Amino acid sequence: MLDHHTIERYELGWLVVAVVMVLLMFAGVIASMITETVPGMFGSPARYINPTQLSQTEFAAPGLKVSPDGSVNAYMVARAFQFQPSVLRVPANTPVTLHFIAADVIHGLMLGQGNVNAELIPGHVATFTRTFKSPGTFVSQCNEYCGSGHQTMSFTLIVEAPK
Ligand SMILES: [Cu+2]
Repeated sequence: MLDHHTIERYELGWLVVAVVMVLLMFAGVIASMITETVPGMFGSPARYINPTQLSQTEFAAPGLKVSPDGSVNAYMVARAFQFQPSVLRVPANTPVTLHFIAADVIHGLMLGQGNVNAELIPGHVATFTRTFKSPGTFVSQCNEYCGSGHQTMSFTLIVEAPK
């Protein structure tokens, strides 16, 4: 039989182990929040636009924009229950920077091509730069329940081979 004092020492020892584990987990969570080790979860860099004022931004006319310097940007607006534009054509083997924003409620987006997965929070711009290698047609569905028409909310990505 163990005496009282020995048992108390064991209890104290295990209590210290548990407290150290909790502190390590806490430090890990804080460290991952600071370093954003969850890659591209909210896109980067973080940018906020008042969703009622999209008409004064590049999101006023969503779609693909090719700049004079050759850089390709795509602006997509998610609103109940559609993505604008509903069909996005991008060139293959060219870096494309995709900018997504939700105009009303939280929507979600997953693009299997390019490993893009974003929660679209109203006003928060989610930005991803991807190079789509294989031409094809890919349908992307809103993956965060947003209301009665959620299941019809999708858009089509068409990756076009260079002509
Ligand atoms: Cu939605």
